[in-house]
Amino acid sequence: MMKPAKLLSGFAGIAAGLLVAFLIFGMGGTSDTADADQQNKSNAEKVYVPPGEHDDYYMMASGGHSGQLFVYGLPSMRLIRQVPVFSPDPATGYGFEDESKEMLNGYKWGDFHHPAISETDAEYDGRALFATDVGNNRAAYVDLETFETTDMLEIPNIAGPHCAAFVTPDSEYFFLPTRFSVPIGDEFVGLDEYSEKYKGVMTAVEPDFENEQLEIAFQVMLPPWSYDLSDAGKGTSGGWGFLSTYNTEEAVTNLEINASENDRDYIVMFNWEEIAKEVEDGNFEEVNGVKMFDPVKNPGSVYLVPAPKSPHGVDMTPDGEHFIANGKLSPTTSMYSVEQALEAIENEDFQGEAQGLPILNYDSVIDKEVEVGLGPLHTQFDDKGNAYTTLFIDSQITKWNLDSGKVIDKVDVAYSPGHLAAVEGDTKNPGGKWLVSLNKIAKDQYLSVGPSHPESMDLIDISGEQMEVVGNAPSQPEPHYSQIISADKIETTEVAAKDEDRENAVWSQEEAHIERDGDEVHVYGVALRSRFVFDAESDKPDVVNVKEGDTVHFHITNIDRDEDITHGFGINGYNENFEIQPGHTKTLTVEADKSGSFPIYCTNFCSALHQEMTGYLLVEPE
Ligand code: RUQ
Ligand code: CUA
Repeated sequence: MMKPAKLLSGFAGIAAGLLVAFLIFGMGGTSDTADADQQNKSNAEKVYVPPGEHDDYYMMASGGHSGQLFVYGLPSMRLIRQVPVFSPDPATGYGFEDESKEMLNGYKWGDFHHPAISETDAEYDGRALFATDVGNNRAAYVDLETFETTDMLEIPNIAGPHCAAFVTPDSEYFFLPTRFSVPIGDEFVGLDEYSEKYKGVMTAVEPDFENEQLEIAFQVMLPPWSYDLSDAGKGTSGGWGFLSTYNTEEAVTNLEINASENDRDYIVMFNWEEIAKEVEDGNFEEVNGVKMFDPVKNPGSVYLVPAPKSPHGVDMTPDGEHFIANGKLSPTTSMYSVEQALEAIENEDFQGEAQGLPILNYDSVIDKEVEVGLGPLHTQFDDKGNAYTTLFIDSQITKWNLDSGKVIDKVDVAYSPGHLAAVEGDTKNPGGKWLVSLNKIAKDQYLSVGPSHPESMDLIDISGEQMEVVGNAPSQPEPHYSQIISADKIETTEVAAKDEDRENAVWSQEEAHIERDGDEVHVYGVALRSRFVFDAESDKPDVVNVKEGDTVHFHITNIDRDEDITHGFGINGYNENFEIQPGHTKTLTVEADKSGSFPIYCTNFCSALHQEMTGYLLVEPE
């Protein structure tokens, strides 16, 4: 047994030790916390945008299966606007009033994966944004002066334009290669004929900036593989496009296993300039009204480059001299030389063919393989010759140097990043300031709202040697991809010009009137603070009388031509609402199939007497 004296000295020894430990480590701990506090403070300063001041950048984020576009400001990460594109939106009346209803053509949803801002000389020009819908095979034109969807195309012969949209350096076209292969011409063909009869068709869409419209230029018939992300060449690679593929196994079932058998799939290189010329010369077949180009029958414009197992993203370097393929099932990223690829094409340096298309010799085209980490998906660039690759499995971003192929830094993000977006990251001049990691999983990052968690975004400062996560925000479903454009490139219209000749518009209260033609009723009305005028002659100018069975067309012009004075138009009990921006005219067609007295009211708070901005739709029974 220990003697009391010894016991005491034992305690004294421990106490002295603790004191020393406290002096060494305890003080250190305090200063660590102070350092972290200081760091948080300086990070907060970097992203703080004071009230009334504006962000430096717009981040245009695709909204996945919500079908919409989400506009964030950077560096604050504030959600500024949801722009309806492929799905109806009751707040704005998109898909309710006649014009957008016709554009949506009955579709209830869309799956918007990759936005593409229009480009001039390989730089974002801020004119338009192109959207594509994996769910229902559509392409849309979003005007960046008004942030409104102005045109929509339904594209035949395709299924799931996932790789899209990617735009050529001068916005000649944007391309929509597909994730799914289907029989050409929409006919029924059993899966036993998959390899011969199914095709993965890529569509070239031509934007018309003058009329803010889209047109299908041509389609290219590709093998029955899945196409997964693409990029357009620029500079040395100008005139070319690059698509990644998986399921070159041509599996029709159980893809998880069956499409992961081959060690290599391909990057498809296609010369769109050449194909456009061929199509012009008549080398196409017409399928469902579209010019279909077959690169097997007309060789010389489509080539295959072997790529690591099931590649996901393929990204062009800013100088257009290399393309980078990320093999989602391999720990490496492959960087290929465009010059070497063009040389291999010239010398017919092929290692075989697949589905009638020549395969370039891998060793002749590869520049380097970079060990970035696990689950590389997408790559972006800065202004100093570095690349940034997302690692889905490692939940990290790797920074590596394009010249040396050396990994410089890795940073943790929360969690499982899919895409990442750098400032002006797809252009020939990336900005190099911010990078946003678009994470698929948020887990514990925010206050819980039950089993459904939001997705998340990390804001990363990439201006220094080391990356630094300085902000994080939840994001709307689902951030597949974003492009970040300098705010000074966007010039918006605040109030629509007064157009006296505009169809169905009346510009004064006195002109408001109602016309009847059998059971068709046209209301030419105005909205202004704080009343509706439908019929100037009537002693109840805000009341519309119709009969059950009539079709009522409300043509309403917002004659308040002041910034941000929007009027709404909701019909209580009739399941209708839309809004009219200052200076706009919108038409809502209502089938008056239900008799009764239905209040009409302004749904957008517009003045102190907004509550008084009402009227009636009176539907007399038959
Ligand atoms: S994909 S997470 Cu739809 Cu853009 Cu790569
Ligand atoms: Cu107009 Cu409220």
